[in-house]
Amino acid sequence: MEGNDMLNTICLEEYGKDLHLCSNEECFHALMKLVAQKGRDRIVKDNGRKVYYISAEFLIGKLLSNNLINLGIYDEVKEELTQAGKNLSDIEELEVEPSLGNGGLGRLAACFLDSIANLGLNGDGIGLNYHLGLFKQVFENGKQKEVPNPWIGKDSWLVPTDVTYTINFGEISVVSRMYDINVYGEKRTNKLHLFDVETVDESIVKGDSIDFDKSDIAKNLTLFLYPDDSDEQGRLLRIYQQYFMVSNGARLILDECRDKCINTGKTFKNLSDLAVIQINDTHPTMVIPELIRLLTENGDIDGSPITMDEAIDIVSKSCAYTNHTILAEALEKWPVDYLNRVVPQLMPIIKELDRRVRKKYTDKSVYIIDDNNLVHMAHIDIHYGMSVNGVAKLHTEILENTELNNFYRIYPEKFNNKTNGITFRRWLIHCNNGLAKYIETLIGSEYRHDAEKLKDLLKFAGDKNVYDNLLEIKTDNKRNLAEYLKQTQGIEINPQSIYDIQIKRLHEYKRQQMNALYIIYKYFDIKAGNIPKTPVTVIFGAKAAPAYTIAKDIIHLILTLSKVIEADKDVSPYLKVVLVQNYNVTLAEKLIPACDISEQISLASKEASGTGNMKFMLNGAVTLGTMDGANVEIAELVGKDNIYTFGATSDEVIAHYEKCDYNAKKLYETDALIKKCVDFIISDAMLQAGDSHSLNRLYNEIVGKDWFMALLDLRSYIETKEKALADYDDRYAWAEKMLVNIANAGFFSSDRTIRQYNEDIWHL
Ligand code: T68
Repeated sequence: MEGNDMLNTICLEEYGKDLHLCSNEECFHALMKLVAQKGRDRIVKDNGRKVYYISAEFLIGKLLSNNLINLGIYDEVKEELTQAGKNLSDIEELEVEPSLGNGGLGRLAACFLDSIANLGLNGDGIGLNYHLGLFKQVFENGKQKEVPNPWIGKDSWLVPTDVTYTINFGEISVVSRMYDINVYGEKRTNKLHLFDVETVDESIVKGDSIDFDKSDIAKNLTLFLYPDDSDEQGRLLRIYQQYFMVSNGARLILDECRDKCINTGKTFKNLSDLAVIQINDTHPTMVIPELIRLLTENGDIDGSPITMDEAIDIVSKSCAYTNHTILAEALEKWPVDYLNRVVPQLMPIIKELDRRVRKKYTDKSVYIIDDNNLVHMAHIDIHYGMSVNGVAKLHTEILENTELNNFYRIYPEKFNNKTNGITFRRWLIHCNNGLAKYIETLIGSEYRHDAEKLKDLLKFAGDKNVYDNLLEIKTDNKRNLAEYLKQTQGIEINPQSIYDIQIKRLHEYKRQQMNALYIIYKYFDIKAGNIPKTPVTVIFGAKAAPAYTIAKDIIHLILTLSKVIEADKDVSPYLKVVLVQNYNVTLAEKLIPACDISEQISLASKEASGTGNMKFMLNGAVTLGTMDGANVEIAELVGKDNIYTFGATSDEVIAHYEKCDYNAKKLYETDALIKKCVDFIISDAMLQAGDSHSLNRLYNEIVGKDWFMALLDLRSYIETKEKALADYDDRYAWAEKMLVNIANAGFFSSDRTIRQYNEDIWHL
């Protein structure tokens, strides 16, 4: 039979010995060869329309198992390895996770590439090859420290290509090179193109820090994702990065389209028949003026001129924009002066785009360049793109009715919703293979291709045998997580306890601080003698942006709380607080299958969608959340008995901001419970265990401002969480909630999301 010695054959060729004699490193290398061989015949070249997904981040995670799954050889390979006395997960441990993303936006891009390839669609990713990644988080004295995260080793999936361009900036030029990572799907192999600068120099980074000479662009351009932008040089560097990404991307796109034009007799005037460019948030926005520049300066494929009118029309029909946030501080606005310095060749085009807007509209709020000489990147996307989409129903409604209402009134036809999704191949079949296999015994394997089929699981509602099995799988996963955290981080957790998990970027709007205040409540409650029937482990995973002081103070709060509670023998058997170090995709794949309660507690209206919420649901966790982002759609799908919702609604929150009537101080002073919890932050116990400066600063922030209204929802959060924890003890009732959540998760497959992008926007 073909399958049984696929790997062995490669080991013999490569090392002249059988698989069972190879080291894990050799096995990993052989597996990479095997993947490349199997994926080769799925490379399809065609002259049709292709989507280019341009993004500053691609949080792709480790690739080995996923590639095996997508190539349909996972089970066979696992079996062959087992026969040879090898273990796939041990081999996987050798792979280093690429550090090319930060959070949801980057992970969404990765799920999308996976779905595009698996649906057999023609689409590549375009991004940057950051050598040292975002940063690696380490904890020292209860604080986050950032160190470089080098991830490109000798066995990397990156393949250098011979595509290079000279990229010109105002003051310097650099030479780029394109590196590719194959994206394997069941139906075709696509590419993630990562551009790099040939002169990059990792040695300019100072010691074990993320500090480097920000002025030396030729050396630093692709060192880090989101280099510190708290000073002017840092902000300029971000513009250098963004332009480098889109100029390379634009030239690659035009080169590929030129070939297709030659094959089909088309010209660049037909660009929108050949290419569609999905702009992931505003970081790649400059691709619009850059394409216009290239078309007007270089003309058509036969050298005939393309006018400004024509170029704008061509590009506007080819570009589409996805918005991922309504937070004002995240909507990019670059000073004209910065753009003039870094990319002077683009400024005349941006001014022309602005001039045309001003000619048509009197409403200043839709101008591209404002009175303070700031260029609003999102405005370029909206005026000069053909589609604007939000990432969950509620988010798109808020864009249309509030945040971008002035634009919605001009271009109602451009606005559309695409509720986010996740790839079930990574987030179920790979990370929770036990559950995936069990589901198959119940409803067959069709759900692997048609996620909506998970609904068939509802037939088993009330079946105690099925409930027992679901609970057992969950307990196995909890044990595996406990084992993994002990091995890798020296953290001990009790698999008999309830795992309550909040994993996401650290941000005040996501309200990790509110979860911490609940923990303080629970600490007092246990101290007062209310011993919970089942102990609780509250697990966090989060990186804070290096210059975001309050976020770092919240990390310190959590780590200090963890220490204080651990030391209190009255409480520690029943309540444990854990903050895992360097939360990433690899850790998420262990945490999510083990979770009982999924914390999705953002201030309503602020979380555009969330995608972790979908991963948890699919893996049988029950959501504790606000009516925000995609939680709203989860609640609709599972019904009120299978989710715990609480807190102010998005309308109420938006009204508070409009009226400026939220007063944290008043809530603190009038509600004794709230005061008691907040005061604990600066109690003697805490100040002795932690850093008083940081804890006091956070205390003052919460009492004096609390911009994301943690105190507003604290009471209803405590009540609702207490209810969820109590309900957990009725194991069959809980298992029913698990079943209903899994069964209704099908809608959140990114295959569905990508089909919708294709039907409504891309038309591939
Ligand atoms: C996230 N955005 C949204 N942004 O917060 C989340 N932004 O609700 C949504 O599910 C996800 O996008 C996918 O749509 C981000 O992750 C960033 O990381 C970011 C980074 C720099 C600047 C702006």
